[in-house]
Amino acid sequence: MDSKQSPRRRFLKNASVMAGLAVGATRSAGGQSLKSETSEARPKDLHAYGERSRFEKSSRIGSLGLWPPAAGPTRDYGFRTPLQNSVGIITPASLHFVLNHGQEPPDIDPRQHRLLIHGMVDRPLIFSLEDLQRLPSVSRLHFLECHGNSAMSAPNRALRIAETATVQDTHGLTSCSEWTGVLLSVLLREAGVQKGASWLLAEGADEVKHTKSIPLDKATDDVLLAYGQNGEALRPDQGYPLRLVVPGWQGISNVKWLRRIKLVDQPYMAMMETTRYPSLRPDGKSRWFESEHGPKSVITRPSGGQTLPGSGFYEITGLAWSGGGSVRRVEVSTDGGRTWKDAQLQDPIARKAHTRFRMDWNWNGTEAVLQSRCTDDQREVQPTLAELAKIWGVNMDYFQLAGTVDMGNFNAIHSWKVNRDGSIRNVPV
Ligand SMILES: Nc1nc2c(c(=O)[nH]1)N[C@H]1C(S)=C(S)[C@@H](COP(=O)(O)O)O[C@H]1N2
Ligand SMILES: [Mo]
Repeated sequence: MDSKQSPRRRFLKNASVMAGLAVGATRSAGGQSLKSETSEARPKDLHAYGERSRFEKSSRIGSLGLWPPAAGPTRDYGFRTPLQNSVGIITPASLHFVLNHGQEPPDIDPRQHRLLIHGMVDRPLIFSLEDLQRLPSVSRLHFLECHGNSAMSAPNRALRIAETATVQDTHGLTSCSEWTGVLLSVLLREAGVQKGASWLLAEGADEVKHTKSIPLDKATDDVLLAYGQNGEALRPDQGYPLRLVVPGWQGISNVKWLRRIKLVDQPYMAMMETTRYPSLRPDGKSRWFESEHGPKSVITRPSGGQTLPGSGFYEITGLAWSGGGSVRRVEVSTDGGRTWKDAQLQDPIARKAHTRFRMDWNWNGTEAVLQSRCTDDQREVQPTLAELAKIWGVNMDYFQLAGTVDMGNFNAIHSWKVNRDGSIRNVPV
């Protein structure tokens, strides 16, 4: 043991060793001496990188799905954000939802990482992280949402129709961060996009080489090469050291561990955008490249699984967002959509970001059905389930399809039922 350490420091060191449950278990099984153990375990400075209070337990949960869907060991497909405990609009990086298709994030040394831009460009370019961080940066609030969030299709279906589902179960595949990085348009100008190029192909450095086609007009509009999230480097699960942020578009476009961008003249129909992710219509046709999220909202408190201790005053609060722009209006109903009242929108209201809404409510102790409805600045209104069926050109039976049908970009109004005893239940569709 290092004799130069203060007694207090030594105490912390031993305390952290005791706290390490798994490590401790191996230790006693292996019967190693205390000396070699403590010299292996690095002392933990509790102030160097802060941790939350031990009384705070809010955490991500694995979603039901398995990847690969059919065979092999079962690994969590993704992890959901505990929206029921969220306050404000920023999701802490440690609670941001994760969708890695069951992979552990690659362990990338940022000094070794390179981004290649090639294909239909005048000057193919290679950037290191340091190169990118020399370029003009922007910081923007944007939500991400997996397009399977809150849909009734597998792997969400069982959760989605359970009366006991929480808002983490039904809507936990969306989160919102402040992303910092370089606009992709800056790099494309440097590389010189050739005439005839109309799409780009973005590729990640993960095992499955997640690849997505993105049309050039979106790429040069507001797409970000992000290296920062909420004031620090991206987390490995969010794409460390570099990811695409494609504001307002399906999560799948936001390629993590980004290593290659190729300018091309057509979409490439890569595996992830064809076999895995098309949304299937009843006529057997797929809806490819319907990428933008429509207006959507959900009440996060009170919400499924919570209990109101008695009648009286409560704040109804939740999140609203739209891939089309900013949230202009959120209405709340406490009677299952018969009457609506305008909720207050809290600042900041950013484009393609979660927006917090709130409303005062006096619960009189009778049954209530809580709903929220978002209108964006394109005047698009979040639909009821029946309206969504009309928009999609399907009948209501379509929503009962189980199995592998992927009905992405589901943005219908969500209902929470408040029972007389104060318990709150998900309303199955
Ligand atoms: N390289 C890579 N990028 C990826 C994925 C992936 O598996 N590999 N998953 C995509 C999907 S489907 C979603 S919804 C978002 C999720 O981003 P997050 O994990 O940071 O929440 O990342 C996208 N980018
Ligand atoms: Mo996704």
